[in-house]
Amino acid sequence: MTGFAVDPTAIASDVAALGRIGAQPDGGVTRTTYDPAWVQARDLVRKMMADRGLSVRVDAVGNVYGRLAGTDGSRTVLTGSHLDTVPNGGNYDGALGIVAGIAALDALNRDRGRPRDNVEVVAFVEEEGTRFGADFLGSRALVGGADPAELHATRDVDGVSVAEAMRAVGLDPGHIGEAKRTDLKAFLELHIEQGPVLEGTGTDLGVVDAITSLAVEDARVTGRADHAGTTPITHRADALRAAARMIVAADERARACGPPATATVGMCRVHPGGANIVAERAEFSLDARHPDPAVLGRLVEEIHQQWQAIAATEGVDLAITPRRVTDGALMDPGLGALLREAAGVCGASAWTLTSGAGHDSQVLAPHVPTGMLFVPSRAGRSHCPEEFTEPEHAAIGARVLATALHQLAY
Ligand code: HGY
Ligand code: MN
Ligand code: MN
Repeated sequence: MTGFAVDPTAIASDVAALGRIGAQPDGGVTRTTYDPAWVQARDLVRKMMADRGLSVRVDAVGNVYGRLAGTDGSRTVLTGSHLDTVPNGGNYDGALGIVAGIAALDALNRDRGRPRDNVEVVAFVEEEGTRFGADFLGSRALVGGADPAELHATRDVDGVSVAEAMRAVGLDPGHIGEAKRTDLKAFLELHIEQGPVLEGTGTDLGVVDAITSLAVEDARVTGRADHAGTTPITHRADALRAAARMIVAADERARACGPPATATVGMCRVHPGGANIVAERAEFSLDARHPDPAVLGRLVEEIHQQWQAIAATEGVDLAITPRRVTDGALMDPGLGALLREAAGVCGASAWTLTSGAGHDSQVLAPHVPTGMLFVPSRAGRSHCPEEFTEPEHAAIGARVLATALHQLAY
């Protein structure tokens, strides 16, 4: 492998260090926006950046930036990924893009010195939306797409608003507009594939051509609490029975739509939640995806129609609250070519992939030329504690990233 020197052991050790913050007893990691684990991880990322000689700042929404200042500092080439995780997630989703970005800037600094344009690495807040459901908040703030009103309206399960949580970690929600940037020349995000293609084909890297569209919403089914033994099975308004039918219906609509459509209910809460009480209320999430926004729109509409029909036959009320529709995005073809060329320079094989996962890159892409690089995921596993990427694979990705950043900024 030729090109910039990146130490696989150092990458693995930095990923592991971040993974210890928010580590759960059963092996996963839960690091949600503005929580104590996020604060600790933010501080560790700041230290990692500063130790490599980068100048560090935290913006108005809590995104952490490390900068290698350019001789003509009017424009910035940015890399990085997100610092938050899903509940009980893995060590690599998001974190690897930050760690590999820091390693790439370090390699550039050591081998080539000061760039012409600024080169920066970012650790975004709230990509997953785990705590607030404010998916992509950090990258949306960067492009000026974070609505100040949502900071007060959006709350976590304990009723804490984004704005209150921001204040608790020293951020002023009134200043969120200051997170917007207009100096970006390009954004490159390194990320784990989260699927099995690269490993299965023995390919070093994926160059992403497009990212899926996704719709996320919350459903609340309200029935009637009753005694589990004395209320005849035919005389109930069982919220959980209705929700169960709705959950299966969503899955069936996605199957009928055909690959790569997906519909996932990954969260369900039941109230009051007693073994001997007919459920009064069931709340669940829906995550639906398709690369074509029109197909996604039709899929969500079909799911809603089925749910309404089920609610009517089950005698329950249904309330659907859309959280967000995030349009998919095409990655910049020029940056795709640059990443493939950089892979060639480094002696790495590359395959073109479409991302079924959402990424901050899709938020930036309409505003800034954006490219994504995937590294292999062991057994394709992600959003689970088993998530793993071989240190050497991660280092190949960081070398290719450094090579591409060099092309863009020197
Ligand atoms: O859910 C996603 O696709 C991403 O991991 N945020
Ligand atoms: Mn994720
Ligand atoms: Mn991710």
